[in-house]
Amino acid sequence: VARKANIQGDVWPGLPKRFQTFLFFKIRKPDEFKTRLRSFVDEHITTAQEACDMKNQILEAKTQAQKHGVPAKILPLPGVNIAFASTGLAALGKFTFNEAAVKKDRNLSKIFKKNQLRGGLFGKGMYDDLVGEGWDEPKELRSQFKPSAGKRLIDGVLMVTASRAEDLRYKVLRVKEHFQKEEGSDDPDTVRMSNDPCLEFPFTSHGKTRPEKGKEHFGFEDGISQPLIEGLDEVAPKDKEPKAVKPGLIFARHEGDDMNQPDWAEDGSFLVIRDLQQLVPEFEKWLEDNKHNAPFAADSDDPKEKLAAYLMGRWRNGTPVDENPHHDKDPNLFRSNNFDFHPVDKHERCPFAAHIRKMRPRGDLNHDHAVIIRRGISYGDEVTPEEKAAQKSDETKERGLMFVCYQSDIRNGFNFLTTRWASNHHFPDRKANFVGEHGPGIDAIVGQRLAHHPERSIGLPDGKHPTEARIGLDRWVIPRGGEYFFTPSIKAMKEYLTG
Ligand code: N7H
Repeated sequence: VARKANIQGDVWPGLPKRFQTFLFFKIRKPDEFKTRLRSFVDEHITTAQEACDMKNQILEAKTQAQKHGVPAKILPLPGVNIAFASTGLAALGKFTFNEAAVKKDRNLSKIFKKNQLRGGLFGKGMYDDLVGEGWDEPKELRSQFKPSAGKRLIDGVLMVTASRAEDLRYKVLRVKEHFQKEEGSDDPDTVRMSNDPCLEFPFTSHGKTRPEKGKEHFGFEDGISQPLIEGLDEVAPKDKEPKAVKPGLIFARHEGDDMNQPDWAEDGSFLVIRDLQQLVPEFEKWLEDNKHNAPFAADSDDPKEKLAAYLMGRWRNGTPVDENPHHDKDPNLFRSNNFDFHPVDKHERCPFAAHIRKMRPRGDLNHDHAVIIRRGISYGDEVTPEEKAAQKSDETKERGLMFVCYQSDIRNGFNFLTTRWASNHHFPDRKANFVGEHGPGIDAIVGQRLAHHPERSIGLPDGKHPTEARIGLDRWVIPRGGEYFFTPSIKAMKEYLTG
């Protein structure tokens, strides 16, 4: 099968989305589910090829509109992808949690040894991984992401995306019907839903882009930098932009993937979904309260914005501080990705611990590591005037990011980024200028803290010395839980998983 027709479109090139519904599902009747999944793949799943076509249509519509000086009418079709947690694969008889039994039993061994997905964290799931290690606080997690009576509640997720809310609603209904309608009740106008469906949807989450287009809730332009993938992305990187990475950093069984996955996993990718609540008024208050504590920031025309830019590594309009640490007024730089943090033993321009430098260290590393593709979407409503005035989030108005990312290995991707880099005060390491015992500092956006870690702080350039000024940080992003999944290829679903 041609690769682009085999990959699910959210992994690459990404589904166009202004709205997204995450239908978390539980499999009740595996055999019937398999039958229905087989026809679902052809009828509903959006492949990489189809997603490319959708994106091209958008580009074409924009070009035409510009040419004729009229607003572009862009209405790409809704998109649908599906992914499975290890419990879901186990329900289909394609994954076992009991590797000891497999070793002892020759029959089981035949089934699982060859075909079991590798990657212990996928088997464990996000709760056992991150609560188990002490990173996530169970009291803060949403109920759907917490096991009940020792059982995980989510077997998989169907993700539906659209450009218009009404298209999304329509498509979500069709998707649910596919798995829940009575046998033979095929006309959408008179469809009857089964009392005993093969699939249940116990939890649903909704994402939507903000009215301020392209911006996430803290007000930063998002969705700028993604790794280019050899063999798929055809654009040439600019001189200081990271080079294209091996496809095996994202896709199973491609060059650069050392996991030795079974044949059926080829063109698949591990998916992480994580609900990250954002405390927006609190973030703004902290910036206001601290804008004069950051020495370099205090010299700027707009110290508050400079401090925000330092935490992220980009000004809120996307301008990289590495390319312009002084202001964000050059339109050529708004979404630029053409920088590499050189000279890497200095951080006068971009703090070592800025979010984007922690998450993609570029010149700080001499090899590609922990590379992920991000496909998240914001959720929740805008900050109200009352919240702004109180400088405090209203508990009934939660907002944040449904963080979504793909990688060929969760341990070397999402988990590594979160636990070894974002949450580690000493990364990036070997920064000789940092004589302070707490190193570059924690990622202000997503760094987490274990009980024995130092208090949250970041080192900022002080503008005069090679050393740094330190500033204490609050916590504005609360992890509310999530799950680890595998997004199989089209072929895997038609042949292996439904067999
Ligand atoms: Fe981050 N934000 O919107 O404020 N992130 N992120 N992220 N992030 C990036 O280049 C943000 C999170 C990465 O190649 C930008 O697209 C927020 C997690 C990576 O230069 C902005 C949250 C993880 C990059 C944000 C959040 C990452 C990146 C700059 C949580 C990984 C690309 C815009 C609420 C575990 C780095 C852009 C590169 C960029 C935001 C979470 C990773 C603005 C609000 C959990 C790899």
